[in-house]
Amino acid sequence: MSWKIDNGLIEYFSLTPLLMMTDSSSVSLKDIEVFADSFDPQSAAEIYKEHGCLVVRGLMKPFVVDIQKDIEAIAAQSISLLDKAEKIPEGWKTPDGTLFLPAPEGFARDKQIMVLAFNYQTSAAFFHSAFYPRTLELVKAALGPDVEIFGEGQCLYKEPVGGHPKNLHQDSAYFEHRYEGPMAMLSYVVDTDLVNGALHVVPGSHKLGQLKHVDTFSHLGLDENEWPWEKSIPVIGEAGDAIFFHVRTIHGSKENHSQNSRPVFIHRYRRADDYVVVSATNEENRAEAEAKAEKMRKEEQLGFMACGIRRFED
Ligand SMILES: O=C(O)CCC(=O)C(=O)O
Repeated sequence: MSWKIDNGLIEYFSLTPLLMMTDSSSVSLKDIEVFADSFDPQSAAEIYKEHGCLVVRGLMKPFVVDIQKDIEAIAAQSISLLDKAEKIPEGWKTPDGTLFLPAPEGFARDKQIMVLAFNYQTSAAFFHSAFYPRTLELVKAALGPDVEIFGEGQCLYKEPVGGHPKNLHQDSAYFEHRYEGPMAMLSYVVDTDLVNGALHVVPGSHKLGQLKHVDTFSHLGLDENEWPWEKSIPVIGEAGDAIFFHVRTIHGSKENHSQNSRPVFIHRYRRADDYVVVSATNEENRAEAEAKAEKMRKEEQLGFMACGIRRFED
């Protein structure tokens, strides 16, 4: 299934979308897609390693109803706390920890939600979903036997009627790692298409190394002239579809022009010995962090184990 947008019109144009990333490579959504009830973890991991992304249809279906309830409860709470928000370099933060950005023209408020305070410390349903055995079989096949959780989980939330775009970027611009880096699993919470902000991915881009990012409305992003949306594949999907992507895979999503919110939730898994060497949100603090990369150590970055054991290293 594939779509293109011309002058604001969305048009269905082909049964097998082809992405021309370079003159020599073309990858379709079918090449990176498997199904939760039938996939073989080893073959799925091979797809992930080759393309840097993998769609597992329906993987998070058992969790989405409860997770959506928690997300919407926390969104309502954060909006009610907006008058107590403090200004921070990335936008505004409410006392419960939700990050807001400036809202677009014609929005009901002057601030819109970007990253919701929805994580393993605020939602039991979300925490439980990080340890789903079917996910972990795949994660082990891709990363090896000893895997930890990186971070506290995340929820990117696009409000209705114009909710923020997230420019194409590599997550390694925000958290570059010593070794392989995290494997992210982003799940749709609602059916997601070109109107409400489908995730776009650039298969194969995880092999390009660390690319230069610039400051954008939604923080670090790639230069739009070098990396226009046309170089990416939109992943149209249903609530519960999971998209795995490598820390250096280029991805992003456009505005939400629907009448309803469009949240996604993200788990990140990494080798148990891996750790962040550069952590940043903008060009200035990225340059400072790069200068200190050699000093970063694993000891202060132990995550909870998802698979296997933590082996002692002197
Ligand atoms: O689709 C979204 O909300 C953005 C997800 C994303 O770009 C990210 O997690 O880095």
